[in-house]
Amino acid sequence: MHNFLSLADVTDLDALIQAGLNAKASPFADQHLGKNKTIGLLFFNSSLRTRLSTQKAAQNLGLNVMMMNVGQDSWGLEMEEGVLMNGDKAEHIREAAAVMGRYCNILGIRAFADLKDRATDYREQVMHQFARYAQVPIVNLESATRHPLQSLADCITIEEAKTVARPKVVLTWLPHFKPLPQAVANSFSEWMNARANAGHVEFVITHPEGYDLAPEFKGNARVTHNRAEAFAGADFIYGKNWSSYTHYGQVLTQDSTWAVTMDDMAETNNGKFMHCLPVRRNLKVSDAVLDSPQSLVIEQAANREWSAQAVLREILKNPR
Ligand code: AN0
Ligand code: CP
Repeated sequence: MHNFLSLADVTDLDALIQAGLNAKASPFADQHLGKNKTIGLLFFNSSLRTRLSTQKAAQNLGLNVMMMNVGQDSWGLEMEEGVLMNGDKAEHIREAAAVMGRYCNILGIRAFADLKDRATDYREQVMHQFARYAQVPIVNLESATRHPLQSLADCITIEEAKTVARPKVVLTWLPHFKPLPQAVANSFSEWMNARANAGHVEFVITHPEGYDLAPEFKGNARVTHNRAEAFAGADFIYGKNWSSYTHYGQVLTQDSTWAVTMDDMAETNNGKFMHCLPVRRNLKVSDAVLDSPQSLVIEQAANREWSAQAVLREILKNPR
C-alpha cells in the first residue's frame, strides 16, 4: 500500500482486518518497522480519537510523530493552481506539501468538507494536492467525502462482536441541528458494501426522504425510509447524522423520532449500537442506549488504534 485515501487502496480487506486484530493482540510486534522514520499528522479540523489513536499506533510501530493544526499553527494554505495569492492564504500547497514531505516519511491529513459546494467537496482537492506534491504516502484522517480509518475500525469491531455468521448491519440517520459531512456515512456504506459483496454481512441503510447518499457510496445497499423495518432483527445499529447530499449541505429535518432509544433497540436481535463519536447525548441517541451493555462505542473508538496501526504497518512494509 502506498496511499490510504479510500477502500480502493486496500488490496485484501480480510487481511487488513486481521492485521488490526493482530496489532491489538500484540501491539509492539512491529516496532522495528518505523524506527528512525517520521509521520506528520496535519489537522485542518478538530479531533480527539483520530489524533490520539493515530499517534499511539505510530508510536507502537516505532515511528516518530509530529503534529500540526494547519492554518492555526502554520500558514493558511492555498489549494488552487495558478491563482494570484493576494487573499488570506500565505503559502501554496505546492511548497507546503513538498517541504513537509522532506521532513516526514508519511503524512496523515484531516480536512473536512466545507459543505458549501458539492462539486468542490467531492473533488477531494486537499487529499489529491497533498498526494501530488508531498512525494510520500498520504493517509486520510477524514477527508471531504470519506473516513476510511473509521470504517476499518468499524469492520474490526463488527468482526469481534458479531454473534451470527452474517449479521444484519443497519446504517441509520440520526437527527442534528447542524449540518455535518457525509464522510463517515459514505465510507461506512462503501466498506459495508464490500463486506456484503463478500458475503460477510447484510447491509441496510435507513434515512428520511432527501438524505440519499451519493450513488457511488450507496452502491448496492438496500435503502428504506421505513425505519422500523430496518431495525427489525438487526444485529448492529450504526447511527450517524449527515447533511443532505441532494440539497447539498442542508438540514432538511430534525425529526427527533429518528434518535435511537431503548425502545428502538428492543426491536433488534439484541443488537449492538455503534457510533464513530463524538455524539451528542439525548439529541441523537439516549443516555440509556449509550450506557447499556448493547453500546459498542467505546470499544469501537478503542479499535481506532488498531485500524491505524494496520494501515501504517502496511505502508511501512511496502515502500514504493
Ligand atoms: C464529524 C463528522 O460528522 O464528519 C467528525 C466525525 C468523526 N463530526 C462532527 O463534526 C460532530
Ligand atoms: N471518530 C473520530 O474520527 O473522532 P475524532 O473526530 O475525535 O477524531
